[in-house]
Amino acid sequence: MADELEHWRALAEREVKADPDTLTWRTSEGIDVKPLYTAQDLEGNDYLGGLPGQRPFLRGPRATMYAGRPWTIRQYAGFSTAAASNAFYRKALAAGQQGVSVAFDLATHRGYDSDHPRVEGDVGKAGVAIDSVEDMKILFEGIPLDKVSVSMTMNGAVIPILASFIVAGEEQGVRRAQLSGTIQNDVLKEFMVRNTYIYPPEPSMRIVADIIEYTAQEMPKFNSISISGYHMQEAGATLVQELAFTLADGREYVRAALKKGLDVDDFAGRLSFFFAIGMNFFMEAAKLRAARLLWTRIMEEFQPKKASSLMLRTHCQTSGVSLQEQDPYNNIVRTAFEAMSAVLGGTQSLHTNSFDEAIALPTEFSARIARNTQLILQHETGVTKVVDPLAGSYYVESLTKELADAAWALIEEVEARGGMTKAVIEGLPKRLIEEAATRRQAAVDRGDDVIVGVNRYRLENEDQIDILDIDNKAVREAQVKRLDQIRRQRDPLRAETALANLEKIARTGEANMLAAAVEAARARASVGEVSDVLRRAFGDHAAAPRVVRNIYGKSYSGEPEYETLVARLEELAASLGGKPRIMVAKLGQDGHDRGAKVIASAFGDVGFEVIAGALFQTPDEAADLAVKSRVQVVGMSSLAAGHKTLAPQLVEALRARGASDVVVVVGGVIPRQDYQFLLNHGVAAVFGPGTNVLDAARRVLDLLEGRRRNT
Ligand code: MLC
Ligand code: 5AD
Repeated sequence: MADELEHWRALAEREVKADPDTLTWRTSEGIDVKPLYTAQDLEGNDYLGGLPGQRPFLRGPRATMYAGRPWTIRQYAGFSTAAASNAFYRKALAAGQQGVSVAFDLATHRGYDSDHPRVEGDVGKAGVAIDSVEDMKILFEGIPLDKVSVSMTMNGAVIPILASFIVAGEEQGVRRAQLSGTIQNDVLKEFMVRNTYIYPPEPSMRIVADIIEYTAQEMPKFNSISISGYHMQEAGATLVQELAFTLADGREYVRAALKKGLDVDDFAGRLSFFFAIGMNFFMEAAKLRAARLLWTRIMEEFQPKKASSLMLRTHCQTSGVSLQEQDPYNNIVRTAFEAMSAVLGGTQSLHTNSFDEAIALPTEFSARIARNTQLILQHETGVTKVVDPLAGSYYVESLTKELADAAWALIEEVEARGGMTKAVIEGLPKRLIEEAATRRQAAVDRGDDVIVGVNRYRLENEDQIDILDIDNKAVREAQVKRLDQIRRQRDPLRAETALANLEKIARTGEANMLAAAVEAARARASVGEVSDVLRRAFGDHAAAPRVVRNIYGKSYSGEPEYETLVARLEELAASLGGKPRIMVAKLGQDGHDRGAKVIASAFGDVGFEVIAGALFQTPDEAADLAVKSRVQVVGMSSLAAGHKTLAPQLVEALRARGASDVVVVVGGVIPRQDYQFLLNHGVAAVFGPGTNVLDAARRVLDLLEGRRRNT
């Protein structure tokens, strides 16, 4: 073997006219991927040789995996009203989907009823608006909750939503013990990346533990949590970070449940996971194998008796950020590869994204293609027939070990700092993820990382595709009407008593908050009312925005186009008597801040003075801050479809404060169909998905210089 390998090196050197080591690819994880793996790479790899269904479950949680039962095709969806989403689910189930997965709108996520003034731009936009049990009943009408398992992605307002679901089941004739499904209930990653938290970390962890306790005792078929790395990868995390922080979160939840006095075997089998699957095909499959191995290692510390307590079961979703606005049919191909990788890694449940991901919510057409991608995998490719087909691959086994070892080191680092709640409060994981996101943006902008149709092979003319547009005004009116009706028809004393009892329990911790909320939901207390009671007990969480520095600029240092831009900014700064000031604003309940953070960081490096606005501002609050900070530019970042309501309001709010000279630009997930609307409403420039950040900075500079010349 050694001789053969020497011979291979000689051949390789002749082929590439360089040392074959130069072909090694250092991934963003810092893993060196060599051009060739051989049996030698397996020497000393002590993770090899296990069997599926047996610890440490590296090869899969079930003995027969898809040969016995394929993964669940579970497409995440929700938009507009409960009735519209219900119709969508029923059609999807009839067309081959196997489980339901509810996407709630951001108002619901953050515990506001649809009539709350803060959520005007958000109702029904990024998901379905649910204000009460009545909406929940409409959402599942005709869907038998004792047969179809339902995932609900809910973290902030998890208590009223799960309570309303339980009562909707009850009133559909399905006892809670028969309900099967999953509630996301993973609040730690909300503080790190997803941002739909409501309360501060510590009471939020109490909520998580109460839900684990209640489901363990009352809902044996229900998965109490979906511990998610998905959003970390979406926010820019490397696969090692995603793996490590997710499993470290899981360990923290186990500890929180044990602190309640639960026996580990009573709840561990119903903890579930959720990972993203991006474009690094083999590494993503290896990640799932490594995740199962490490979870078993973590759980063994708690000495469970049941094998199921050691077993990592996971949902996966193909990567949203890997999909592009440009040449969008390419996204079908990307998603198919990612789906295949998830399946080779052994996922239990899968969502495949739609090709219009970077532009809007799925249409019926794009959703059909996304679903069929999985049906074709299940029925036509033969991949379901053999368990863990990548096992024994020199490369994949090596990757599995490297990922597992690197993630374990990071898990231990978190542990040394006192665990994940503490690390999250101190901000370490968030910072590492934001640094990785900024590095990735620089690599794409520089063209080091190729994205077909975006920074290479770009089309000159793009055809517009049909997209889903939601009239959120109509949704809001319908919701407000139903809320009024509920408030008129319910027994006010019963609702008030239930809410007061919940508040007492939240303050004292003397009973289970979910159990109390179920009674409040029966009494027709709304999602907003239940959330407000908990707000009174716990307070609201407000995160201080921080911006990472010197990552974007460093990767460009010395490059002429970058230095030219820096020099232009210095010139402008000299004439202004200080750096030009830009405020990066997030309005409404849209907490997707990867883009805003990367822009803030890169603009800071090129020479802007950046003011990072807090999350969840109203247009008036943002305008106040802009005026107070004396900015010349406001850059509004929108990823949750609220731009047509919120951008004109921001322009108007600035005008009302005598600040109409402030340049307003908008960036994010903005369909081309909406550009003219925004420009007509006082927006100076729109930066859609796939914008090169240096181009955006140049454009903003042009606008500022133009304005300066005109005054
Ligand atoms: C499975 N089963 C088998 C088998 N394989 N039985 C015999 N032989 C086999 N080979 C059994 C299982 O034990 C189980 O029964 C039943 O079949 C269902 O299988 P499962 O593997 O548990 O699948 P499922 O029910 O789909 O559950 C998957 C899960 C769950 C455990 C990962 O948590 C889940 O569905 N998660 C989905 C989460 C989700 O959709 N999230 C969306 C997030 S979107 P039993 O009796 O043992 O249960 C998001 C975006 C955003 O977050 O930010 O907004
Ligand atoms: N319907 C369908 N998919 C959605 N996603 C988010 N909201 C919805 C929705 N309402 C998907 C997108 C996004 C990821 C977080 O979930 O793919 O990137």
